[in-house]
Amino acid sequence: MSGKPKLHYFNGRGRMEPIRWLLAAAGVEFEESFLETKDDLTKLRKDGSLLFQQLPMVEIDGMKMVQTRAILNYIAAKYNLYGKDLKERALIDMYGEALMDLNELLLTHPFQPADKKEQHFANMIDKATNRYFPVFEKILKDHRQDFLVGNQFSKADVQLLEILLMAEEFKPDILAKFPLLQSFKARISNIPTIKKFLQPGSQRKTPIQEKDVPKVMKIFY
Ligand code: GSN
Repeated sequence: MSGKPKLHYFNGRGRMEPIRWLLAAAGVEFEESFLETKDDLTKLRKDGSLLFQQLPMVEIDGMKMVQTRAILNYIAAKYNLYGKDLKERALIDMYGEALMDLNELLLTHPFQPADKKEQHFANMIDKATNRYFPVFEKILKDHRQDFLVGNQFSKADVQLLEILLMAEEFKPDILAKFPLLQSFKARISNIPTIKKFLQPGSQRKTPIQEKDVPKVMKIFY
């Protein structure tokens, strides 16, 4: 056994992408096993690998972990990306959960039916611009530190950067009114492990293409 974590998911972003980001940020090498068909999922379900019959699943430290947030929290705690005390951890969790809520809107957008897409897009941009980004801009403005929590790199910074870049893919000028988020983006993107992950050829995934939506739907439904 290589000892590297092994990620089981389809070959796309979805719910696995924040896990890929966090491992990469921690400088941890990982392997990936990509599901191509419903049979691949059935096989994992039948052999008892999926506690709740769902993906993502990550083999790590002898466990078959499921539930995206549990996996993220384990990696954050293991690699010291989870603050230095309980209160910092509480903040990291609050920021992280908000970012997961926003992430849910972004990652489900390509899967919306044609007649709901426009409304979904408007809601997604509204929530990013008027609910979530102003909060993170204010946090950075109030403490004037490089990182969101405790002046130390954490899971929350990784999650925020991932979302900022994803939101820009949907609307390139979405950060126009958020100067501190712009400088945060530049700063965190320059951390060596992250810089490497952002380069072509890394295990970072590209946005899902319209043509791949049915293929992914067929695996899960
Ligand atoms: O965060 C989590 O890991 C869980 N609370 C949700 C996991 C989930 O919904 N997984 C989907 C595929 S990943 N994309 O959404 C899944 O396995 N769906 C099939 C099913 O039977 O629920």
